[in-house]
Amino acid sequence: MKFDILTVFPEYFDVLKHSLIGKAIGDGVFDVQVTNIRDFTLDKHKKTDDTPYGGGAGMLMTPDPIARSIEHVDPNHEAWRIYMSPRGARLNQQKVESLASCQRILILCGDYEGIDQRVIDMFIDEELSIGDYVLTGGELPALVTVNAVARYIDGVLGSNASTEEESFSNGLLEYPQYTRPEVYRGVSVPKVLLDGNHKDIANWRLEKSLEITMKNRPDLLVDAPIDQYLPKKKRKHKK
Ligand code: 4GM
Repeated sequence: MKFDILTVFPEYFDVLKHSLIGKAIGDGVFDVQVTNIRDFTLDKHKKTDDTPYGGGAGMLMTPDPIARSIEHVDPNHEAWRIYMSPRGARLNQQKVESLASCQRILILCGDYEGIDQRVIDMFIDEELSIGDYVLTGGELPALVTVNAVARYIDGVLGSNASTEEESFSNGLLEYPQYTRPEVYRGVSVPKVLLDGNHKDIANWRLEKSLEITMKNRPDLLVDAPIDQYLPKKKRKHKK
């Protein structure tokens, strides 16, 4: 899998050299190519922004350097082209998983107050947001997206790690976890986890997941496929 990142702040992506993601890139498991949009300006001042038509505060990214950089890295539109923006559809684990099946992803990072609408209309397949807040640029959202997607690529997580039993994988938040020591500062690990009864452990974890989800993110319960945990005759959608 290959990511192309287009940005006027390529240094942001130096962070990829560290961490598990950097190791996976070094191992050739996947590739991240960062392109500086400023290299595609044609004027001598290398200008990438301008004031908005119609007035208003702040600056917008001017269309031509963006258009030329996209055409340079993806001339045949082989990549799925994403623009990070607060008005995009919200990124979630389901979306992350579906992006992980793409061969190539191009992520355009906007800075200032955003970019000229015409490059969005001409070149972008999807606007994506990491949450309901505004940042100074799309670089951190792009890093979040690359990180979340990379975890689904074979060879990024350690051999024991798994994306199957974590938060959101069953539509619920994850249950509490414990490691050694058995008693820490007087607090014991819940007994059910020490007894080795797998059915009891699964039930306890489900109960805790439901409890935590209800408390912190009741909105997730609307879509979580929790019907499967009810006795068969009480299910609305029998399988
Ligand atoms: C305004 C319009 C993405 C600001 C377009 C980008 C937050 C997100 C920007 C833009 C961003 C997000 C740049 N801030 N919630 N800032 O994913 O690209």
